[in-house]
Amino acid sequence: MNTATHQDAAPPADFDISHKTREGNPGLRGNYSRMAADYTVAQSVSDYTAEQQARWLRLVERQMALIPSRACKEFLDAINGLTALDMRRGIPNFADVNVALKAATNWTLVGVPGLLPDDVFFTHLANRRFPVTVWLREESEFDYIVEPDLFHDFFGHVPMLFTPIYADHLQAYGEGALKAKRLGGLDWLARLYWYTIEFGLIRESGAVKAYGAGILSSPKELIYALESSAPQHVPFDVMHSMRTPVLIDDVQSIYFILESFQQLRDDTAPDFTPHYEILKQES
Ligand code: HBI
Ligand code: FE
Repeated sequence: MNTATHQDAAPPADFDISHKTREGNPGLRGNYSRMAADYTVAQSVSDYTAEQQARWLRLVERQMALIPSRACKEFLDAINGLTALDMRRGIPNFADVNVALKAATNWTLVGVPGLLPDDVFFTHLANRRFPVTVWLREESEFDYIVEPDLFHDFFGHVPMLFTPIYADHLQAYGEGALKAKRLGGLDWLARLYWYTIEFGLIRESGAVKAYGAGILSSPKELIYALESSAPQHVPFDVMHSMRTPVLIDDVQSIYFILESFQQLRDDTAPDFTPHYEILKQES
């Protein structure tokens, strides 16, 4: 592979959110004072205010209007076929959703105060627990928010967890990330997550659709990723994604397109130890 075109092969500092975790930043939003050892918190649906419920509905309505022609089939099937995912009924109660989710793929949602340290986040994924932030963005953040909030985590991530092959992949990713951490490869594996789980596109009967949560939960990026000719659209490739720095506070300049979720599963099945060795050599 010609690596000369990849200017930035150095271990990336671009996706280090450690400064945003509780240890690094006591000012991190979200209430970390009442969490359990695994950083989970109880979700108390009755605690959301009428204003928050109304804002949630507006976020849901805006996004629901955009997704029919743009989200992948798996996402639409989940969101349209399951009462537990009818987000127009109000802020979802995780306990109710968990009954349906457990039956579908044996995953469980857990409430969290916000961003988690890497190892805590990955340990949840490796155990088929998906951390969902319990707080909702403020009105001033209606159009754009950098940190994950309840709307991003729930609307963007949860419907995809009902697809078995995707759900299995995400558990394997959690295991792979814990291993990558030991091998010094986490910065690269985090880019793979970014370009798939967060900003991934997939080809479906010839048309390109979104499955990444960062795209599906953002009106601006959903249209930009699929309809603008500005960003690059390239076939999904593990090494290419690992060599590509991410933009955390703007729309992406490149999107990777899967041919199927089976491809995601197959291409990420190998042991990445040799990949990390190559990437270390390049840096
Ligand atoms: N914590 N709550 C939460 N949500 C995330 O998406 C998240 C996190 N901690 C770490 C993290 N993501 C990243 O390290 C991975 O996405 C690579
Ligand atoms: Fe996310």
